[in-house]
Amino acid sequence: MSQEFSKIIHILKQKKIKNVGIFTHQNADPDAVASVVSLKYLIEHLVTNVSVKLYIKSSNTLSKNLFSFRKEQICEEFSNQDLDAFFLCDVNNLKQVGFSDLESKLEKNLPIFIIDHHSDHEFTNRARHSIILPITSTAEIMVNLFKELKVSIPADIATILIAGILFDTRRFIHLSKFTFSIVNYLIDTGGDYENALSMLQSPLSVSERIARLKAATRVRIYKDDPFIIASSYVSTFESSVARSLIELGANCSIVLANPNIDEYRISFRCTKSFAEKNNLNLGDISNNLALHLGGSGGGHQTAAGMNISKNKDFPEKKEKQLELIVDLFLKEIKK
Ligand SMILES: [Mn+2]
Repeated sequence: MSQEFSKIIHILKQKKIKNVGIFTHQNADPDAVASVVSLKYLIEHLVTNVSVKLYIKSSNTLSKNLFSFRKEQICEEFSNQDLDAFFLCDVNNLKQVGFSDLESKLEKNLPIFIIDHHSDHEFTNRARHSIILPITSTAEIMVNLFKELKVSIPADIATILIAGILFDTRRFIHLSKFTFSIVNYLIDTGGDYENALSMLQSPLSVSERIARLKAATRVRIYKDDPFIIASSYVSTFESSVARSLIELGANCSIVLANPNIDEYRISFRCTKSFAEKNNLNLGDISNNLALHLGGSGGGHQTAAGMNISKNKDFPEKKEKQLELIVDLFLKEIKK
């Protein structure tokens, strides 16, 4: 893994690259934040005279706790074209980065590097080098890079990396082979476990709770013996709503959000046993559905998202839109 990263560093040095941009997915979660912050530190540590900028379209509430602990300058807009290289981190395609027309704003031959743990996407073929491992968090990939390259991790970065791992493993419900030893290592290097935990504790906002409750009144239930699939719609907070439907008892949930007139976001969640028994990966399914509906999608085995923009084939009414998506979803899982 670090060999691949050393090749990246070699390119940055050899081409005397001055301006590096690191991008992650929109609505960046703690794993995304911990990964980009640690990647920036690692590049600056290994390459002299380089300027590394973090481009993050939007961050979730918990991520803001990480940023108030470790201050970083964030670019929420992307307009200039003066990058010499760019990284995708905790994301593996341009659409999920969320900046409009990013593709056209990037110079053609710009070296692209990807460090990620999501299920594969065709865009990864465009990368000059990529480190993509199907493990529980990108933060764990980052820690391994530091370890293998023998670069010590500053205590504050170790703390946010713990927060990133806690978030993506859902506090150790999902685990990779080395998750515990990696967290142990982070604590040994000065990471503060309690502080990391407290960064992830944020009471739900009133609007998030209202979204969950409204969604609950609009739930449609599909029985696919022995499983229960629940669908609903909201204007926003779709991933929180999708999680809450699983907590209510669904094996799988599909939630449509329509934050503005021509944008649709769909969140998918399922239990581990639903994914295993149906031999499916929600990340692949949402990618396939997005190709079908004209959008972008991706994620993991039990959690995924999809963005589509309004098109003429998409029904007008929310209920119909949702029915169409559920229909395609059910066909996809029966494949
Ligand atoms: Mn992640």
